[in-house]
Amino acid sequence: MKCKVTNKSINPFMSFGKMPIANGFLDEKDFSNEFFFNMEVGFNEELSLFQLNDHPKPEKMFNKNYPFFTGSSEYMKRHFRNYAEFVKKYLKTNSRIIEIGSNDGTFLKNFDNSENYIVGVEPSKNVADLALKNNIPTINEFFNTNNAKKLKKFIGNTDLICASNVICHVPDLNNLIEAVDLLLNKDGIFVFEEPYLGSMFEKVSYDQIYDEHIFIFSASSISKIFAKFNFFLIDAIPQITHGGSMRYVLKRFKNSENENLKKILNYENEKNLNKIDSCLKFKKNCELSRDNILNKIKTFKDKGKTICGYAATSKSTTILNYCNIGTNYIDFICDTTKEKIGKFSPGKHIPIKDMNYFQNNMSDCIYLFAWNHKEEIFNKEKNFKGEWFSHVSL
Ligand code: DWN
Repeated sequence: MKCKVTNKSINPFMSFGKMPIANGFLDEKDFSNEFFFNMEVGFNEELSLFQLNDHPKPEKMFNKNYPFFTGSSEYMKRHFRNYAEFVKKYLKTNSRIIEIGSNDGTFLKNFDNSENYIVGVEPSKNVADLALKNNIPTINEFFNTNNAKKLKKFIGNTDLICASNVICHVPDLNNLIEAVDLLLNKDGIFVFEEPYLGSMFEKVSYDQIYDEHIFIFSASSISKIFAKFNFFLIDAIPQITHGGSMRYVLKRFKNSENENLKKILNYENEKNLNKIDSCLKFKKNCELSRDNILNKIKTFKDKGKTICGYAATSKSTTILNYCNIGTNYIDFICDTTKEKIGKFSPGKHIPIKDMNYFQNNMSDCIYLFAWNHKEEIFNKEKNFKGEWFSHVSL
């Protein structure tokens, strides 16, 4: 499927090759039917937008078996508590709050439902069911204009619409913004956080690119996309989550120039984030990063060391498939998510094991795939005396 944001098609500048569904952890019996797509990326200079050229249907990724739960990280739970405090300054009494892609309700849990009217919209049934079990009002649907119309009949206009790591997953951004426009009060606020293009280029964290992440945004791209719908970017606040994210605040009018936002837009100009040149440099850096990590792994193997992976992240699917790393190098990947354990990694079919297995089968070296959670993980694994490594600096 092509992503809709303008009617023009983009020229891909890089291919990562054949990629499976990043969260499509599978059983051995399904190896022969595995789905792959050609993962190419391009840059829309008109909107300063970094994007996938093509992507699988959303239903292939977000369904009754989606294996990611926001609450799997203690750090992220704390982050969402702080994020909720941040948005509370925009609320009145009895505000209506909608979260797009509310996952297991980790964010909405921080609002008092007796003071505010809260509702989550989550397309993956198993995840939505968990939120409902935790008493978070949740509608199991994709967020789009059809469902927004139904929601509007039910709750009326909304004061605040929030999202985290979700807007970059939505291929039809035009429809998403129309749905926000339909639901939001005249003076309502739309706030969301997403992985940041500037951080991805700086860290060469190309593992942020996979089927679910159709767009990697910058403040420039968000400002240009939303301006088409008469929304203004009024603030942009850098976040350290997911290896470098940006929180965007949008409104239908702006009162004054925001200094913080000006600085970020200047930074993006200086770094050429609005130009294809920065993408071409990134492409070279990705190729270099792939060669370096393969050399590192081969050196470990030549010395007779055993290697396991830590955390079967969505991101790891890009690394393993792009670099062609399989069980010839990595014996297993350990993870805390019960839905992944006992299955195999997408594309390269590395076994996923639980944390007991990890403790009882200590490897000499660990590839940290959840490098974005390194503090939390290093804290838990203080007893490990071998070598941690990753494709980004740890
Ligand atoms: O946007 C997205 C982000 C927010 O979350 C999604 N498209 C899917 C997901 O991406 P990810 O899988 O790369 O997310 P994380 O948070 O980097 O990794 C989560 C995985 O790591 C889970 O499988 C759990 C695992 N994990 C673990 O095994 N031990 C995580 C932590 C913190 C741990 O201590």
